[in-house]
Amino acid sequence: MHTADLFADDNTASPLPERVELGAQSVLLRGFALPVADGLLSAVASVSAGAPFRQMVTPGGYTMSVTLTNCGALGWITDRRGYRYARQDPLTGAAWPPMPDVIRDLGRAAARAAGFDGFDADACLINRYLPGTKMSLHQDKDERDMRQPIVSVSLGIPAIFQFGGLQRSDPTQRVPLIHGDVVVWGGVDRLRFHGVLPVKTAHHPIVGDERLNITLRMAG
Ligand code: MD3
Ligand code: FE
Repeated sequence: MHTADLFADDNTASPLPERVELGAQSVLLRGFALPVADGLLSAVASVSAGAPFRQMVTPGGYTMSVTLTNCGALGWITDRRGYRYARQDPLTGAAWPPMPDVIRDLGRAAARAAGFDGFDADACLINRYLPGTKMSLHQDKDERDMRQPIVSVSLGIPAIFQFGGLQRSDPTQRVPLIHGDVVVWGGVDRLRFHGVLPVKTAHHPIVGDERLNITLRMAG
């Protein structure tokens, strides 16, 4: 195929990933993860074999509805003492499983596609959403260098993502995210409030009746 065909109007045979600008420095790369989706699912299975999905408790004493695990040098955790990154899984005291290359490489490629060169994640949080599970509006501010973006990968059943502003009370936009979508959030959007509405019951032919979100960060 001629290169120009990739940019033709009728490119249904090999579509370029659609880019949706969500903010000045945030972009949704629709389907960006599809070519490696199976590899990502195997990677999640191998990570969760070593560090199982579990619920965690917020500093305020609420049990989060999502279950989560981590891979890479640092893992995001929460308990009554606070939110933080930790080198060890509190369940076992062991280091988190290493970050599979397929995850790390996808993060780098997505960040680059969004204009953030040199992204090399040291923290990978994997959230699992069963039907009814949600994530309340919050900011991500436990990372050391806020100049680094965050990359998030959606797999499985759809979810509606809420993207707000810098104040909790700011209006939110609702962004439907589906299997294979990747979002890169950075720069002026890095501290915007965000959340996930309760996930509706649905079935995904490969993943089953759940949503997985892989969030990549340079945390340390
Ligand atoms: C927007 N998880 O774990 S990351 C989280 O679907 C979290 O599980 C979401 O929010 C999920 O903290 C997806 C989406 C995200 C992450 C960081 C952001 C959106 C962001 C930072 C600024 C603005
Ligand atoms: Fe978040």
